[in-house]
Amino acid sequence: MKFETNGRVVKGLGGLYDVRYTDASGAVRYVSVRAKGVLRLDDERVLVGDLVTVSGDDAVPDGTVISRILPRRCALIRPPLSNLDLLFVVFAARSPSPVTETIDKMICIAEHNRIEPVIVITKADLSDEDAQRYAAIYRKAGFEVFVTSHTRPSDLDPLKQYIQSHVTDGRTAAFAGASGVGKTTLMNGLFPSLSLPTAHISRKIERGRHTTRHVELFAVRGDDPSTGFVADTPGFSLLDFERFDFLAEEDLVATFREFSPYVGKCTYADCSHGGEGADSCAIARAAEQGRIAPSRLSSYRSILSVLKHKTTY
Ligand SMILES: Nc1nc2c(ncn2[C@@H]2O[C@H](COP(=O)(O)OP(=O)(O)OP(=O)(O)O)[C@@H](O)[C@H]2O)c(=O)[nH]1
Ligand SMILES: [Mg+2]
Ligand SMILES: [Zn+2]
Repeated sequence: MKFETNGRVVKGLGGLYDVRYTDASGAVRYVSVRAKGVLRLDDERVLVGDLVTVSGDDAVPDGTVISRILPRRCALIRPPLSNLDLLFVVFAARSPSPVTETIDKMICIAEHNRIEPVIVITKADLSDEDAQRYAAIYRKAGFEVFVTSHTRPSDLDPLKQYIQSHVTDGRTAAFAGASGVGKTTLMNGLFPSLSLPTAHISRKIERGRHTTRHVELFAVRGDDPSTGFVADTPGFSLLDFERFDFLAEEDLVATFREFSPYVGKCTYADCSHGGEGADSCAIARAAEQGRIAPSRLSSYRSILSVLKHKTTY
């Protein structure tokens, strides 16, 4: 039978994609298909999260393929996902210790792609004090922050409610962060029926093994057509973030949302808020007065120097 429908790619493994679509009777269905030749090339590759057209003839073996990718709202390289609305930036209060610069880079990438960053701090059981200290930094910067621990399941209730109310109607969210911070554990706590496998931290090196190897979207409300989707993603190691040169230098400041009240208020119109002192730079002054967290300004400066370096070769 000839077949054509639009759907969403929820999984991609070994060139085979699972596409979720609604059939003529309104029922949710899944089909497992390959992409047509041109959509297998690197710069045209299908991403999880894509809205696609599946067409062909289901009477012919392998006759049904993804024939078209509908325009993307945004696409990320890491995690490899498109059309994200929310990015849960996950880090542990301890073990592994958070690296604020990495966290701020993730936030910057999300902001630049118009994806709402939401902060999730895990392993609060290992240090409530550290968890609250980081929570304060990101709340002050204007983000929604959730503090969790897998030892205290009720801690997850506010995050569950947030997902129920924000991740609806095809909206898509992903959990991203360094390996071993507890992203998969969190997904299992939020959606117990998933039972995803998690890593066990080696006591000797205190680092998680990479367990999650692929990106997959899960429907928050099962077969309800108005569901939203959440994705677990493979953790990255810090080195993965070394290349950070896609952003124009002048676009950086807008990705640090709490800087905005001070932009345009520096003594010199061309202030880059890089190394300028509090006497001339309004952002440096705000940091000195405790209105901007020092770690956020230092992340900004460090990313800025990477971007400046980029333009010199
Ligand atoms: N103490 C404590 N340990 C946790 C918590 N959440 C997760 N862990 C442990 O941290 C380790 C890593 O958890 P995972 O959920 O596999 O981490 P992940 O972020 O999915 O890691 P990757 O898939 O490699 O990216 C496991 O041993 C978990 O049991 C928590 O809230 N508290
Ligand atoms: Mg995982
Ligand atoms: Zn300035």
